[in-house]
Order: sequence, then C-alpha cells, then structure tokens
Amino acid sequence: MKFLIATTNPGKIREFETLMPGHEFEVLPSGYIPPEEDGKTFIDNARIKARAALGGVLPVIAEDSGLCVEALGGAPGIFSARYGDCETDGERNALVLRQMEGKTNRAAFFECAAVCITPNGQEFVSSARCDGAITHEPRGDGGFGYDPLFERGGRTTAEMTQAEKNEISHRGKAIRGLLKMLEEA
Ligand code: ITT
Repeated sequence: MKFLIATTNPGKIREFETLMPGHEFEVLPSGYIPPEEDGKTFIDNARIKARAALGGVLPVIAEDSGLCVEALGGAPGIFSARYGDCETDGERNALVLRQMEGKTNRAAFFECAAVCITPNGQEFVSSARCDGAITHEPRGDGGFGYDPLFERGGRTTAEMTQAEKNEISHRGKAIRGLLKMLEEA
C-alpha cells in the first residue's frame, strides 16, 4: 500500500522508512503548517494530525508519541516535543535529567498512538508502549529526542541499531499493529 506519512519530525521519518517494508509512502510537502495539537491524549493528537493532512488520494498515517516518567507524574507525556519551552533535544534531555536529580524511581515509558485515516474516512488506531528507565547521563548517538536518556536492557535506545530499537519500541509495535489491522481490513 501507499500512504502519506503526516509528520514533521525527521527522526520519525527515518524510523518509518525501516518500519514499513513492502509499503511506499510520501511525506508532507515542505512548508506544511502542522495543526495545533490541543488534544488531551496521544490518540487525540494523532487523530488531529491525520485529519489535518487528509484530502488527497492516499490514506494518511500520523502518530503522536512521548516519554512518560513515573517520578515526574507522567511528564513530559503529550508535551514531549515542546517540554519546558526548550529549543533543542539536548536542552530537553538536560531538563529531564535535572528534574530527575536525587530520584531513585527512574521508571519511564515511551508511548505511541498511531492513526491511519483512509480517503473515505475509515479510521484505524494502534497504541503501544515501551518500558524502561531514565539514565543518569545521556548515552549514545543514534535515534532522536529522548533516546540518549532511555535505557532498556543495559543500553539506551540511542545505543541500539535502528533494527534493535524497532523491535522493542513503542513506534515499532504501534506501526506493526496498525499495518496488521490494515492488511486484515
Ligand atoms: P509531529 O507531530 O510532526 O509528528 P513531533 O516531534 O512534534 O512531530 P510529537 O508531538 O508526537 O511529534 O512529539 C513526540 C516527541 O516525543 C518527540 O519530539 C520526541 O521528543 C519524543 N519522542 C517520541 N518518540 C521518541 C523516540 O522513539 N525516541 C526519542 N524521543 C521520542
């Protein structure tokens, strides 16, 4: 199948390229103005993004994702991309590490809600999470966003290959689930 992937995040696009073997996809045109993500949940926001990009002949896939840290009451959560009004991933990571100073409970998870809407309005939703822990310092050069802080099985997701991260990640599981639903529809 061919899809329009409605994301402005280059890190996500790199992952979609490896998560959808056998499928083709287009990306948003340059200059695309994304909608305001004013939903209360990951699913709400994924739906907002998918609906905003609908209008062509392709089914649209959008996803909303984020890091939820137990000791921070679930923050950054749905505000992961704009946490603390920081400009860069490095600043956001530094902020989370400062907020985690002295905390012994390092439990955290990544969550992803993926939504596909077809041109005739049919909607498919698949959510998944990946459990892990917040490190004490950033490690690894791979991935994007909070990956250098998120440890699972002794390595951060920034220290994994893309294939290793896809196997366990919130996005990998959510997109595989979504594709299965579409294949069975
Ligand atoms: P789009 O809305 O255009 O897709 P975005 O980056 O604004 O791009 P989100 O609103 O879904 O996307 O925010 C997701 C943020 O959560 C992302 O910017 C990262 O900071 C973080 N995040 C999500 N998945 C991640 C992953 O696999 N590894 C590291 N950080 C991740």
